[in-house]
Amino acid sequence: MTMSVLYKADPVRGAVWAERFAQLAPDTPLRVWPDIGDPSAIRYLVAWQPEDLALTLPNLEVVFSVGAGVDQLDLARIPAHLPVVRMIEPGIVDGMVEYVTEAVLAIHRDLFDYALQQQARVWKAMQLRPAASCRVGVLGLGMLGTAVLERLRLFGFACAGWSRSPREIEGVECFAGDAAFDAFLARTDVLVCLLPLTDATRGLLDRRVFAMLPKGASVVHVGRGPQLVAADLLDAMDRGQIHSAVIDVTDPEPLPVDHPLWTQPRVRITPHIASATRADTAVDAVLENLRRHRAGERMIGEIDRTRGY
Ligand code: NDP
Ligand code: OXD
Repeated sequence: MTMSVLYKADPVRGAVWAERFAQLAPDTPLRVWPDIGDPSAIRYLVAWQPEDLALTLPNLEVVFSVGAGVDQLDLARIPAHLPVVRMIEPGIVDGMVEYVTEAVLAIHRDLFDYALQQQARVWKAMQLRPAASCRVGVLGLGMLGTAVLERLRLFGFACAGWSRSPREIEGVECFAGDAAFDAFLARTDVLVCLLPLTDATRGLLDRRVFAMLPKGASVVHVGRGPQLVAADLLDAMDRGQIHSAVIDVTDPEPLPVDHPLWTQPRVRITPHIASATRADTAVDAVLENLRRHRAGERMIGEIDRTRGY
């Protein structure tokens, strides 16, 4: 019997997925929802929010998230015997490295202040500081946090990162666990959030965290909107404790038009575009995982349901 893959996410990207599957794996047809064909032939589901389908497809074997994050999934509604695999592919990494590098450089080179000066037609140079004097700290040392730090290190920034379990990354001061959190914050001038959204990270970026950072620190938020307490950030900015913020993820999304984040002059907002799955490399990643699954090997990106990421 044919074993097919069902794709249920952005239909334009779905067409690219179908074309690449047809080229690289002609024996594994990819169907784009809602054209599901025979439900019993579907063994693999690739989706952003797959719950309803995961419950109804009788022979489903694996659920793949189209994104790196899995917080959008209601894991309780995905049958326990189905492995859930998040997207690990180089396109997402490249996009995130570009976005965070640009944000950190913009902060380090005072571009928020120069934008305000430009509005006031002020021509006034600020002192150039060496990158080594700017201490960048990344929350989350996974696929994305590690890649971002490896690039920032090349500019000479003083790099550190924080994770749950101890990590070692060349040229990066690594902190682990709650006990090391405050020391990590105290040495961080630019805080980058690249944590998954879990019960432990929801609301993490709050007034206590902002108060622990050195006065005048900045924030780059690219994790998930509910990790940030926006009112606390705005308050910390009003008091000068936080100087500037680059925010790609908000709660809710889209950010309501009357939300005060829009009008804070040192906040830059983008609509959750820091990175995105790239269709060609994502198909390659899924095909490799199909091969592994059929060979009885562990797939790359299988999540730990109890940890939530
Ligand atoms: P990974 O799962 O590879 O890494 C997660 C990291 O966070 C790990 O180092 C983990 O620690 C750490 N972590 C998790 N929980 C805690 C905690 N409670 N305390 C301390 N550290 C913790 O994730 P990725 O790097 O692939 O992605 C990170 C997130 O980025 C995604 O979950 C998603 O929310 C976001 N994202 C945003 C995008 C955007 O466009 N804005 C695009 C793609 C992803 P440990 O190493 O010990 O497990
Ligand atoms: C992701 C995202 O998780 O785009 O991949 O946020």
